[in-house]
Order: sequence, then structure tokens, then C-alpha cells
Amino acid sequence: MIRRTLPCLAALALAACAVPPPKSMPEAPAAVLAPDAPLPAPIRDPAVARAEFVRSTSQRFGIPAADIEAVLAKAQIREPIVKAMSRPAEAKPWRDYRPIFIQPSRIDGGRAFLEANRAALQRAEDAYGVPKEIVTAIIGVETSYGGNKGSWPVVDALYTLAFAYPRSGDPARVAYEDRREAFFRDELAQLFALGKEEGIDIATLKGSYAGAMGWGQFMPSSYRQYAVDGDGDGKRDLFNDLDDVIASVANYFAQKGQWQRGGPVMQRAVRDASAADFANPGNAVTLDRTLPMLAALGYRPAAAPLADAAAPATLITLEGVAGPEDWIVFNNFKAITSYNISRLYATAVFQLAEAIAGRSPDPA
Ligand SMILES: [Ca+2]
Repeated sequence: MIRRTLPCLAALALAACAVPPPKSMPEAPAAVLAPDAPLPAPIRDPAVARAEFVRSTSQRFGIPAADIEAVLAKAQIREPIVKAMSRPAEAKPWRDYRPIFIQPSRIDGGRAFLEANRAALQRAEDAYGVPKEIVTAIIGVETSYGGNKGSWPVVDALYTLAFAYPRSGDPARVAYEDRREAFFRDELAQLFALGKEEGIDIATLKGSYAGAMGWGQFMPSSYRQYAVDGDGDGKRDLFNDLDDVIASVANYFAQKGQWQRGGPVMQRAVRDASAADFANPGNAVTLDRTLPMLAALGYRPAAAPLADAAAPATLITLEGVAGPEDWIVFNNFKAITSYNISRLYATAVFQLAEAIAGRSPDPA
């Protein structure tokens, strides 16, 4: 989860912004969202910043400062994480992104996951309105159905990015890098709170290099805010309890993404020969059009419209194998970008879900 309008990877998520994706992983960890609240001004001296972190985290969450100090005393700055975060983001076109996710092993893995967890997925769909295949696809894109949940100590990952966030030296990027560092510092604080609230020894947790955790790759703040106890055992365990994982991903979509039950995600558009280009770059999705407005501009659904004339929508263009692809996107597309603000990510999740369901991922 991230949100940003920076020129990252055609717009990827924050956390992963500067990181080229491993072959089987999305560019951005799922739960890396920037906090909605304004972040504090940066403290430049790491020792001062760390002391202030201990003080403020202790006060904010009622955790003894000595307990925080004890964890930080064992935390390590991990150079590979600094390096990974320093790497310039690479803008990958859809034609190169798609094959990472829309391929037989991930589709088959999704069908197997769905069958193995059908009851929990159905309960989540009934409760939150998010289709089984969408929840499954998220878990497939994030961690290959739990196969790659990350092996970095979460404390180290967040400690590194909170106190040694890489600096490019480019004056134009200072404000962005400050925000990123403050974001990870807040996530580290949230991790301490999570440990206290859930009774978890945070020093044992493993996750992505950006601190995203579990089957759905939740950042600590998202874990605290959106994780739910799917099986009613009194714990929210996103590492080992698939009922919790499935319910939590669905709850995230319903709450954070404002997912609409039964609503469309996206639909291929056909373009009139005379239509002007629809300029809509970046990753943010602003649903400021409707189907009639798009039709007036020369873009119409390629098949029967999936939404009525009043439904908020917009048009995006992806660089496909056969050239530009125009897609009309709706509320539930925007909802997927609340998990990771990348249009490519959202498209991959949708198409993987369609493929898992046995529908053509791209009817055009
Ligand atoms: Ca549980």
C-alpha cells in the first residue's frame, strides 16, 4: 500500500519505488501505504532521531522506553536493503509486467489456493463483498500464495529505512526522501505498537525488505488498522492463519479501498478513428468521467457496458504486446490501487483473478 504521485515506475508504490521487482514479486509490497496524516519534520542527526523515536514511540503507545531500546540495540542497518532502495526504478510497460503474473503456474496456484480455502474465501466475500478470485489474486501477486513472504527481519528492514534511508544527493529529491524516511520511521513505531497489541515478539518477524509482512504483505500500520480475526480465535495472525489473512485482505479492500460489491473493475475500450488521445499519465486514478462522457470523446466499451451511465470512470492506456490498449476503469480498479498505487499492479490483479475464475483475462 502506498500512495504517491512520484514518477516511480510508472507509478509504483512507495516502498518499492526504487526497487526493481524480483522475478516473481510485485514491484511494491502490498501494504506499504503512506500514512494519511502529515509526517513530522525530519531530524538529520541519526542519534538524535533515534532518541526522539524512542521517546515519542514510548509516549505514543505506552511502551517502556527500555523495551524499545532493547529491540533497537539488536537491530542492524542492512546494506542490501539500502542498495535495493537506492536503485532507480525502472518503468516497465504492461507487455513486460503482465507475463510475470498472468502465467500458468500462478493461475494454477490460484485455483489450488481457492479450492483449499474456498470456505474462508466465501465467508470473506459474503462479509466484505470482495470476490474470492480477487482476494486470491492479491495473495498470488504479493507472495505467490505464501511461497515468498520475505526473509528479512522486519525490525531490521524498518530500522534501516527509518534511520538510513538512502539519499541520492539530488536537491530535488530531498523532500521525497524525507517523506519516505519519516514513513518508515512511523511504520517502525507502528510495529512496536503491533507487537504490544497482538502479543507478538516483533524481533522474530520476517518480511520483505520494506517491512511488509505475511501472506498479504501488510505493513505494520495496515496490520493494526485493517487486519481482522477471521476464525474467531482471538488473534489476528497474518503469518500463519489463512482465515485471518483472507478476511484481512477483504477487509482492507472494503475499508481502505471502498470496494463496491458486484461492481466492475475495468473493461477494454475501443477508440473511434477520429478520437483525440486521452492523456491520463501516472498512476493515480481519478474517476472524473462517465461512460457517456468517454463516448463523447470517442472511447466506448468494447462489449456490453459493465456500468451504468452514472458510474464514475476514467480511461487508462497500457502499452500492450500489440500496441496501446485503452481500458475504462471503475471504482473497484481504484480500490485495488489502494493496495499498491500502480495501474499495472491493479491490472495484473484483475487479470489474474479473471484467469483463476476461468474467464478470459483480456476479452479484447
Ligand atoms: Ca485468528
